[in-house]
Amino acid sequence: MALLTPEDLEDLSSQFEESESIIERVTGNKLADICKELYGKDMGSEKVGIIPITAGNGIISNFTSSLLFIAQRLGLEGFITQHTDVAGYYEAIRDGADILLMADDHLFIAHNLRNGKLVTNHEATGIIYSEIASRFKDASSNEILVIGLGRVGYAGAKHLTKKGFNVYACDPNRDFLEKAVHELGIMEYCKEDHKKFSMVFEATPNANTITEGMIAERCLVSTPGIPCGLPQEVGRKHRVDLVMEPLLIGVTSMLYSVI
Ligand code: 2YG
Ligand code: MG
Repeated sequence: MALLTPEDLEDLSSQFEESESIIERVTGNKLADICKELYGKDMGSEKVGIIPITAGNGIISNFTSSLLFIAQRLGLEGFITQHTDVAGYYEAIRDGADILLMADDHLFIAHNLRNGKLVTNHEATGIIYSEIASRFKDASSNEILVIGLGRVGYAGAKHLTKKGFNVYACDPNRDFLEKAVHELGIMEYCKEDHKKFSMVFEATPNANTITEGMIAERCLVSTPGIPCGLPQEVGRKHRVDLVMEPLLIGVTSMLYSVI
């Protein structure tokens, strides 16, 4: 799984604010309102404990400070524990955290100690980015393209099929594709069909996965993927709207899903 770098998290607040304004322009809804509708509840007065984890590749500078930024921006009280790992876990609970946020190289989770709810970043990210794509105001049909059927892509494809969208998908990994076709009933996207989409949810760790042949006159690309799947020249030439942000849209979805 692609690990974030400190560079990815530079100017995160302005990246996030810019994404929020694009989301509102292309869907007509604010990100927070989309999450309230998606998860059916609003933020309360939960206290968020953020625990730095040194396992694997270790601490990513400004990762936990970014999480604190988004918790406070959502109006929640938050703190980063002085200690890391288990000592940090103990400290967070001792100091009254209701929700714990922590990530190693394999999983990034939110755990609500009050109601027992537990969510992973890849599920919450897949759900919110596919939801944003599905709300494109200028969509020309209810057909939507999912590129990448790994953990994030699969979670989004599942969410979209549940919402009744006609989901087409592609992934170079045949096993991933057959699993999603079999379990979710989605359709394989074949470029020979020359089908064009006004809504694209891209969830790959690769660049330039989107080609001109895929996109309709008006198109929204929603992607948490780093590097960006939309080639700049294609985006400019076809005036594609792009919702792309490395962390905080997914974390917003995580926090709303466990309250
Ligand atoms: O506590 C720390 O600083 C580190 N243990 C955090 C490690 C996070 C590793 N995971 C990732 O970089 C991404 N999977 C996070 C989610 C990115 C979503 N676009
Ligand atoms: Mg990508």
